[in-house]
Amino acid sequence: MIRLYGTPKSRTFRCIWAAEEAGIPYEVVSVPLGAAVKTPEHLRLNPNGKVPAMEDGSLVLFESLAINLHIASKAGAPLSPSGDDASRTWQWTLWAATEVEPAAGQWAYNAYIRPREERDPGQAAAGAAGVAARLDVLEGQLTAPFLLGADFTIADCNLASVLYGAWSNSFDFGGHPKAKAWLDRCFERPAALAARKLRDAA
Ligand SMILES: N[C@@H](CCC(=O)N[C@@H](CS)C(=O)NCC(=O)O)C(=O)O
Repeated sequence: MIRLYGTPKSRTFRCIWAAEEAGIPYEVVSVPLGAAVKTPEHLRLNPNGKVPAMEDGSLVLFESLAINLHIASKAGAPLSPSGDDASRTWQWTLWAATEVEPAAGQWAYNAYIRPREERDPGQAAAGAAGVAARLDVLEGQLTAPFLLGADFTIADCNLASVLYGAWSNSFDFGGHPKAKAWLDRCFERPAALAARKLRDAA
C-alpha cells in the first residue's frame, strides 16, 4: 500500500491518477494546503513544505512526476515501458516539468487562480503564448493515439496532468486540435475520471 500525502485539489491529483492507472492499492493521507504542509511531520516527508509526498515502505519521495514514475514502475508495461520507450518517457516527463509547467503556471495564476485584482493580464498573455509554443511542438509529435504509440503510458499521464489546469479552465486549444483530442482521450480514461471525481469532491 502506498501513501500519498496531500489533497486531490493539488498536484497530488497527478499521483492519484497514476495510482489509479497502475491499479495498485493506495491511500490518500489528507494534508491540506496551508499550515499543514509546513509542520515538522510533513517536512520530514517533503522538506520543500509542499504536496505531494509519497511513502512506499521505506521509500519516501517528493516531486509529483517522480512519484508517478515510481508508481508506474510498480505496474510495469505498458504503463511503464522499457528500452527506448523508457527514455522517451523521461524526455516527455522532463519536458512537462521544465518547458510546459512554468508557462502553464504563469498563465494559470494570472488567468484564474489569483484573486482578480492580483492578476496581471500581460503575464497571462505571456503564459498563454508560452503554452501555445509548447503545444506547437506537441501537435507535431502526436502521430498516434498516445505519446509513445497505441498504449497510454506514464508519459501521457505526466504531460497531460501538467496541462490539466489549462484543459479544465478553457485554455484556447483552437490552433492545436490534435493536442486537444489527446488531452480529451487522456482525461476521459476511467482512471482519470476516478481521480477527477476525488478532485471535484475535495
Ligand atoms: N514541483 C513540485 C511542486 C509542488 C507544489 O508546488 N505543490 C503545491 C500544491 S499543488 C504546494 O504544496 N504548495 C504549498 C505551498 O507552496 O505552500 C511537484 O510537482 O510536486
